[in-house]
Amino acid sequence: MIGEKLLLPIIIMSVLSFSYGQHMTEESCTVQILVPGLKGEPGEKGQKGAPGRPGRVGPPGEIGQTGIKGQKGIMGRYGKVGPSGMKGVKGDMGDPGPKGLNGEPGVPCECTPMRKMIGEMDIFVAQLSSELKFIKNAVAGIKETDSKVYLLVKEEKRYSDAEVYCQTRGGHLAMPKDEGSNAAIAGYITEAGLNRVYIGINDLHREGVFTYVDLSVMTTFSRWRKGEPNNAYEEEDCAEMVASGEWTDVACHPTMYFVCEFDKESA
Ligand SMILES: [Ca+2]
Ligand SMILES: [Ca+2]
Repeated sequence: MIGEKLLLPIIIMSVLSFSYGQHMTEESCTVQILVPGLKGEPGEKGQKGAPGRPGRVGPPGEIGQTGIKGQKGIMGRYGKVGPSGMKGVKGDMGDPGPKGLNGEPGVPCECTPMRKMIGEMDIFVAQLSSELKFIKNAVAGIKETDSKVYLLVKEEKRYSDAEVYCQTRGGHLAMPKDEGSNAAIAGYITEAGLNRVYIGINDLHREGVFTYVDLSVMTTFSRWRKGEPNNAYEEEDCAEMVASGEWTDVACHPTMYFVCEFDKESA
């Protein structure tokens, strides 16, 4: 290549020298004409070069086709129970139902005689209950002398209530008027395992003057305990008998057991 480029200008200069005079012939002899040599033999094949650098990243590919739809999945587990809901609003009242049929006519009531009869029966039942109780006490054991029957009543009552109880049954609280009757009552108390009972002696009408509950006066017989009656606390106007048979004046309001006496003729 380099040889070819230099060759053309040299040829042109040689032609120009022939055209412009003879006097230039001597000078032209000094010009050296360069002619390229023959082409050399081809060189040996070089060694394989080093691998080139990686190319640039290519553009993204096109979107692929849509895939085939999958199969339906199995049912999931039950979810947790939710919280209770709020109470609903009360509903409106329903319409009234149809009117019912009339009832059967009633029977005329003779209520007044019925009520009176029921009232009398109630009283009768109460009396029977009271008598039954009295009989139970009597069956439990009574004491008697030639003229009297004594009944120990194991119901705690105040003195006045005890006397009423005895009077209701035709008697009085026991009124020992001799040694025989006093001993009978005392034995009764002892056998019952008691300590004391009310007896029919008091000074309710006149302080310090004791009488029997039937207002009969006391005669020569008495069994006052030593130091009694003493009207202690100035309120002892009734009398009790202790197991030994002795008497003591005591207050009338405490409740305790008592002994009733009945005449044999009326018993
Ligand atoms: Ca007294
Ligand atoms: Ca006393």
